[in-house]
Amino acid sequence: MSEKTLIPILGDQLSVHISALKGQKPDQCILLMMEVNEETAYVRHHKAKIAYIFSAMRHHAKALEERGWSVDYVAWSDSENSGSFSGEIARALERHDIDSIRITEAGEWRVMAMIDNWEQKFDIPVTICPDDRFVATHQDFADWADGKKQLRMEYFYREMRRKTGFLLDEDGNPEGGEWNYDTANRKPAKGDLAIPQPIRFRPDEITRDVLALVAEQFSDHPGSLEQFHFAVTHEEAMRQKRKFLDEALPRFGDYQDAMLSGQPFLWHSILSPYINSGLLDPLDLCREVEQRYHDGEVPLNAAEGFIRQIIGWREYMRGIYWREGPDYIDRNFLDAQRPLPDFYYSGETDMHCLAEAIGQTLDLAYAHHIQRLMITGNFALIAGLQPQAVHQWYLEVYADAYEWVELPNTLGMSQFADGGIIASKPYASSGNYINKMSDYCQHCRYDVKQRVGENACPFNALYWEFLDRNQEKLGDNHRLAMPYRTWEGMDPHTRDDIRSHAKNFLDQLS
Ligand code: FAD
Ligand code: DLZ
Ligand code: SF4
Repeated sequence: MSEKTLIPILGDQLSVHISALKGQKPDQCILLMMEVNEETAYVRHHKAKIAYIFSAMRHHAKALEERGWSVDYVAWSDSENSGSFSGEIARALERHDIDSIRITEAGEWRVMAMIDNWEQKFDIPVTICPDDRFVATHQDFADWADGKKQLRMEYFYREMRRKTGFLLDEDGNPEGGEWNYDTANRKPAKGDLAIPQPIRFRPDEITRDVLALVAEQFSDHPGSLEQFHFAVTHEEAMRQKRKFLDEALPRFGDYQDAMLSGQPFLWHSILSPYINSGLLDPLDLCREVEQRYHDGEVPLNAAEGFIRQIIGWREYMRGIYWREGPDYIDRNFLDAQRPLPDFYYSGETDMHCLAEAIGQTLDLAYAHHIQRLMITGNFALIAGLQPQAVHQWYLEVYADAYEWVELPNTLGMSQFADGGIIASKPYASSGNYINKMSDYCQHCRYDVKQRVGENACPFNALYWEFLDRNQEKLGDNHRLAMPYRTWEGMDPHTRDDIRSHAKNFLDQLS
């Protein structure tokens, strides 16, 4: 038997163009895919997230075989399954005559530490290929960040625009004269607008098997499988992408920050699980969005807004994750220590905004950005929830959640636990912002206009008490100068009432 290269394909590397396969010959390689307990258990992932990943992995194995690759697929219920990537590499090395391992770098520190150990552990050469699904290499980000006092996304984004050439005119200037059209993207939505709905894919036999497996094996994990709707192949993900480009993209910009009761998706793409696991290529998507703009099908604020999310925010978050190192996860700048209330796992709360955002999350493993940032994230921040518990929740409940993208978004952007590396001020707000951007308050038992009293919106007192509680750490942040002035301008009785209202509320949180 001739010697072969073993190429492990991880659950978020589901692209036939993944870098480890480049330049390799199918008859000289064994591809290894593994459903393992270590990956399903590092947090209690939402049931639909596990079902999505397993089904997409199983479909991807078939797609690779159709292209001539030999895939050794270790299913969850394989009686010999060791339960870990390293254990499965060891078993594969016994099954096949392998002389080297080749793998695309993993997306997180935990798995990279495992891979870095394989050469010594298995006494075999291991080649780790950079993940070329991103615009910026780790070195690119390090070079950009080097010597800068502040690592603001906006300036990194301009670099990425220059590097990719997206939405630049022939002189290299931004289309329309501005780099960023975010100020045009803050319209609240009305329920009477026709809102596009993503395709609900009918589970095929592979998906039905996986759904049964997950229902049986992961019954204690959060979330429901009843509304499982995901695309699980590249072709299905492409259909979803086209539907987004045709129907939602033109208004993506306008309503990017809007929220409406009973409308989980609005004009968002719902493509993040596919982009992050490899079914869709992020740069192809940006090219298509740019083309739609040049064809006059979508306005500039929509095209620029979307491209910024991918080559700006997404790339920037990855850069921060790898730059800040494996102990980024331990940061807790504001020393927030409160445990997560039970309603994050049940959706049962009389705060309508939270009930909506959490309810749809448990049903669909999806919430859009403003719900994550300004509802569940904002509440966690102003209530002083422990950032590591908040991080764990986000990593569990969203189908698109992988640590490299979830952690900086949660710990840094949303909880300010890194002390301002990502955000120049905490994303904290009272009920006023939620009322402006949604219809939630109209359906809530609380009164968004009141700060204290039985019917007062809890976000109001919590917001002021958050500023008060953290004045030592946040008081000199110039972007908070105005709210601190307002707080200090209130009479002492009012401030005491707010403090005690917030304290009573927090004491009652389980
Ligand atoms: P759209 O609104 O259609 O945006 C288009 C695409 O842009 C997304 O698919 C995504 O790939 C990218 N994008 C947009 N914003 C961001 C961002 N801040 N960071 C990275 N990519 C972005 N995104 C994840 O992919 N995984 C996560 O685990 C994750 N956790 C988050 C946690 C918190 C607390 C917050 C505030 C945001 C988080 N995000 C995460 C970013 C963002 O909320 C999701 O990417 C987005 O909601 C996915 O839905 P969509 O595909 O409909 O996005
Ligand atoms: C998230 C996840 C889950 C739930 N299960 C698996 C799995 O069984 N096998 C696998 O290869 N990948 C899985 N993943 C995705 C991995 O956690 C992800 O690929 C690594 O964290 C590397 O970033
Ligand atoms: Fe949320 Fe307060 Fe509005 Fe109720 S009134 S929906 S708790 S912001």
